[in-house]
Amino acid sequence: MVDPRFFYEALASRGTDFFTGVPDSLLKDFCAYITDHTDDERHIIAANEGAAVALAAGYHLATKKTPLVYMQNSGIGNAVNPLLSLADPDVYRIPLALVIGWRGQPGVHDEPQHVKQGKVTDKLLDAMGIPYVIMADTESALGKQIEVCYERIAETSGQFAFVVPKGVFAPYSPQKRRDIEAEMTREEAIEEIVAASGKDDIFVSTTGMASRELYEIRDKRREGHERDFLTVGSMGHASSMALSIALQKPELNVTCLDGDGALLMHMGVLAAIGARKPRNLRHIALNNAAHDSVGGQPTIAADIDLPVVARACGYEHARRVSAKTELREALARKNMDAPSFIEVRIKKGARNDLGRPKTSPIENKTAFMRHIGG
Ligand SMILES: Cc1ncc(C[n+]2csc(CCOP(=O)(O)OP(=O)(O)O)c2C)c(N)n1
Repeated sequence: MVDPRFFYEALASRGTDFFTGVPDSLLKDFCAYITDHTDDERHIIAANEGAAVALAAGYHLATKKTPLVYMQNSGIGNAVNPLLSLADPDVYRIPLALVIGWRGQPGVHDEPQHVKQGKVTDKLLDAMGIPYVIMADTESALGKQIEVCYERIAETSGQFAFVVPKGVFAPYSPQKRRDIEAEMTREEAIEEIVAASGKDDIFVSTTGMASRELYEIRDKRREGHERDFLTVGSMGHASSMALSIALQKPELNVTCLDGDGALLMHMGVLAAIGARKPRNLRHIALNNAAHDSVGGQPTIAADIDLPVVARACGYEHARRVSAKTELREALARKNMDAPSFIEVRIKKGARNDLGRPKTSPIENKTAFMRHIGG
């Protein structure tokens, strides 16, 4: 294993002192080390991976230095456009070190959405012409890879990627913790939301633990799973799907269970929902101010007024709740006549024994479509 400090200091000794990205569980120890050892001007947890590439490009323009962008391999898709049309050696030639968590590495057990991404990770980098190494798990071998990385970057002024398999980084306990004031956990909030929903109401839930918790809550209540579309991948896109379903099925009440990281990732969707105003859509942002599902790295969602943003985008009703009684009161508003938004402030964390859906994505889709008559 590699001490995150070794990697951080080796990069710093070559002048890389700016870090940006979207966190990943495989990189959580490295991300936590960056958070603890880098001031806010030089570490930005980005809204999405494309924004991270652009933030890094801006840093390079302002300083001539080689910044570092980290991401899960699921985020490559978000980054492709700025990598190819901004940073590429054939365009603006912006030197970048990339650190990419390799979920779904062939041969390593993982969830279906990761298995697909894992299979094509190297091919995507090849297609983009980005040289890469599979990150070594000893410091001596990694030291050599770092040399190769900076030599390649010096030759091409382009990018170089470290693809990081599971278990490369040694554990690091974060020192800086910022917790949000809240009464409920995410699971408790989802339980309240499900309990208050009508039997025909449908849910589109976001990536990460929220969908896993919703799945287990249905089991606990001895209900089927056909009312829930679990968006296991496609972080930030649950709300767009909910919008489209709500517009096509005006007779159904649609609830989008979103996360704050996911909402920030593609925040423009709020404006799309506000413009279309589906009266049967309720958008609930479960805000723990963290990317809880991949290690609890902070988001900026504790410092922005999400209900004000939602209202400015055109939602008719928008409020923030943090106590269970307030949530119950907000959910009691039935007969929805306009898109509504509820920000639920929740605590970080999940049960240690939280399981994963036992049905495949295709089974989930088929049952959901049959249920809504799609
Ligand atoms: C495009 C993309 N980038 C990164 C990830 C990795 N990832 C999965 S869940 C998650 C955190 C989601 O945070 P949030 O929406 O706030 O929900 P929470 O985990 O806090 O419930 C991240 C970063 C991903 N799946 N897809």
